[in-house]
Amino acid sequence: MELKKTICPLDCPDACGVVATMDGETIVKLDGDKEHPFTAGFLCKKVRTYHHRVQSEDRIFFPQKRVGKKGEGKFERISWDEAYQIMVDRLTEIKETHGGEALLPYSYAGNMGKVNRWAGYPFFHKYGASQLLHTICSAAAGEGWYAHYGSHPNSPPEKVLDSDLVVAWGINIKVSNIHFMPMVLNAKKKGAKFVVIDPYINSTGKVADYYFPVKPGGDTALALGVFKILLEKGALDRSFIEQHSEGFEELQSYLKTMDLDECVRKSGLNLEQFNQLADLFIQYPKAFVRIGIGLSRNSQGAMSVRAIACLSAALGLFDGAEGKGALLSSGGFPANSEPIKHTALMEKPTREINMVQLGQALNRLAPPIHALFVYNSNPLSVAPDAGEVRRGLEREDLFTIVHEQFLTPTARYADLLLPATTSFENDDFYTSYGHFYASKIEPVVQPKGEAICNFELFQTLAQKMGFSEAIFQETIHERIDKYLDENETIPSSVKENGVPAGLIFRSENFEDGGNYAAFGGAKFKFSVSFKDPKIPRIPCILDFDEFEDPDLKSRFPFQLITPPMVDLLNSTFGERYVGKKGNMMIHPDDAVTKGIETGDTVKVFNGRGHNIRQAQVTENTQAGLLVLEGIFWEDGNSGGNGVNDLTSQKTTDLGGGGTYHEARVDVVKL
Ligand SMILES: Nc1nc2c(c(=O)[nH]1)N[C@H]1C(S)=C(S)[C@@H](COP(=O)(O)OP(=O)(O)OC[C@H]3O[C@@H](n4cnc5c(=O)[nH]c(N)nc54)[C@H](O)[C@@H]3O)O[C@H]1N2
Ligand SMILES: Nc1nc2c(c(=O)[nH]1)N[C@H]1C(S)=C(S)[C@@H](COP(=O)(O)OP(=O)(O)OC[C@H]3O[C@@H](n4cnc5c(=O)[nH]c(N)nc54)[C@H](O)[C@@H]3O)O[C@H]1N2
Ligand SMILES: [Mo]
Repeated sequence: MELKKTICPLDCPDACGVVATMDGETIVKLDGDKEHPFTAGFLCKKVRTYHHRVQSEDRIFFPQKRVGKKGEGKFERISWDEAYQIMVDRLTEIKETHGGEALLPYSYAGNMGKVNRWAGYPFFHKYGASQLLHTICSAAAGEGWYAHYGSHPNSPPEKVLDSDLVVAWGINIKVSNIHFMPMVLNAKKKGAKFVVIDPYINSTGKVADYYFPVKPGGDTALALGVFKILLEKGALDRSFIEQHSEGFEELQSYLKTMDLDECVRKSGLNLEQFNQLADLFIQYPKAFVRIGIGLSRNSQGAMSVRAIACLSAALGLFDGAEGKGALLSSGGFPANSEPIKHTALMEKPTREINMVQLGQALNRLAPPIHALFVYNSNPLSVAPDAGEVRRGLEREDLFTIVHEQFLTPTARYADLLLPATTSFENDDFYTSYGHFYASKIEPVVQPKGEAICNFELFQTLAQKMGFSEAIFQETIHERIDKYLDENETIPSSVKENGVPAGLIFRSENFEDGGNYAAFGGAKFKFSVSFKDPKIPRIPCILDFDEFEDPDLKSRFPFQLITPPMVDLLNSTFGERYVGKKGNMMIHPDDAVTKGIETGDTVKVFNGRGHNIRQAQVTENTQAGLLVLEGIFWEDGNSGGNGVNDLTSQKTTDLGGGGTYHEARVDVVKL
């Protein structure tokens, strides 16, 4: 049987090489590409069966217009011609009446392909639409990290193979970065110690040598406390600090006066645990710190990342030596994205709207949004404070277009529902945020039904709107090639020969990744001047928003975190679990107080909304902390709500990110 290669399109650091076994036009099997150095021949459970999703009869096959009430999910088939006519008429009318900014595009990373992910940008810039700030995921962590570290690529994950100590800090490697795990286990086999720092014992925590049950948001206190101990013991890398950094004295002065008791209180860990972590760093200088984005999803989340970045630098983990490294998000292929985004098409800068505050934007913004164009995203499930998002989507005067593969909770609210291809039906180009490899792909199968890819949708719509710029006539191959031409980090050997589809190539940044000395004398900054003078120059311990609000604390006794579930990818694959409730982890002490037993149906609630779950009484979580894994779809038929009915539109300390792991809630048995 024929084998065809592609790349997994999902929003995951692993960006896997996938090999499809074909029976004619049908995919019968998917395997991990053995030739992809990071995938190394295996796929996660979700993607091993991704062809069932591609070939599912439940996909959206045709353009449709709404015939029922908003949210009811009743539609009638129309032709693409009619669909384009409706869009052209409504979008033209809205622009003439209210101006271009009345249109809000909403997209994120349903498909991580460079071209398809950003395909709407040229169209929306030309139209003059409001701009969506892409804050939902890594904005806080990224701003915190790069403020101190600069724009260098992080350490390649492969460095862990030579490490003696591996620290998973706020990342569930076995769930969200599963192809890194064999490397960690390899290091472990050679004697490396594995540390997990997380508020609950997730599946990665179960295989740790040392587990530190930090309080949510307690990482700044932990990192700085350990930093202080190492400073006092003279165990920092003085040569790195002197040669490759600036601003250390300022942080040092703070650490000297900082009270370790406060670190203990804020982190939830005792002094013994602080000393234990510090001793591990002393005993095993060849340390690799893998930092997750999870720990940044609270009102002091960027600060946590800043503290860990500074600790890693002071330990000399950025000196490029064997087995030493720190990785938040690989910057293997920094690129000029203008050939894809075409921001120059904007006549004037339009207003910016934070995507985690979609609820506010749809209900409370002046001048209002009159049209919402959703693609590559399922905002009703993934954006916080879903109750307010839902109220917005219910607005009769809001014209909502949704380009989707499946009838997601958001798609049920569409006025116009358009069929999207999966990446298996597309061309594209992929890099990764967890490793240093890239690849170009070609379609594995023909588009199903009348589905089209994001690129084709926006090119055709632009032409029908009469946008005459040449870029709206480009083919997808031309756009990929232009992007590659501009991308200076693509190895020259690859460029000279063109990039054939399926070729996997490594970033030239790989060799020096994470090594400061290799970057022309740039210095790590322990102290940073931000534009906003209220943002502290150095990492320091501050108070939280919702967690420490006295009123909320008295009414909603539990802290809530909402990390990913292994078989869902954000809300993608939600169609496989319709009608199923996710679990709620609760500590045995709290279960007694609340009269809850494993298997009970429970209602988790706060002032924003509720989510119905099934209780799992377990010591894997801490007393006072509820853990709801997974963004299951809300059930439009039964009125069941989603996990994000509980989360807040408040944003992180930097980057305007979502505070998904900082809500106060209570729970009752139903
Ligand atoms: N199976 C699966 N894989 C995924 C995803 C998925 O939904 N499912 N999502 C993908 C996406 S979009 C992303 S961005 C990545 C995210 O992956 P990660 O970077 O791993 O981030 P999260 O999964 O949000 O959280 C990781 C861990 O951080 C912990 N955590 C929460 N708050 C804190 C805190 O204050 N301190 C500390 N130390 N830990 C904390 C959580 O309990 C969780 O165990 O994963 C990707 N991979
Ligand atoms: N409570 C809570 N909420 C969270 C998080 C959390 O940890 N807890 N994590 C947050 C994070 S890190 C992220 S990144 C966001 C993710 O938010 P989203 O990027 O919205 O993620 P998905 O839920 O995967 O939805 C993607 C949708 O795009 C569709 N899609 C896939 N490919 C294509 C395509 O080629 N074209 C079109 N038109 N559509 C396509 C899929 O069918 C799917 O419905 O969620 C955030 N929400
Ligand atoms: Mo994400």
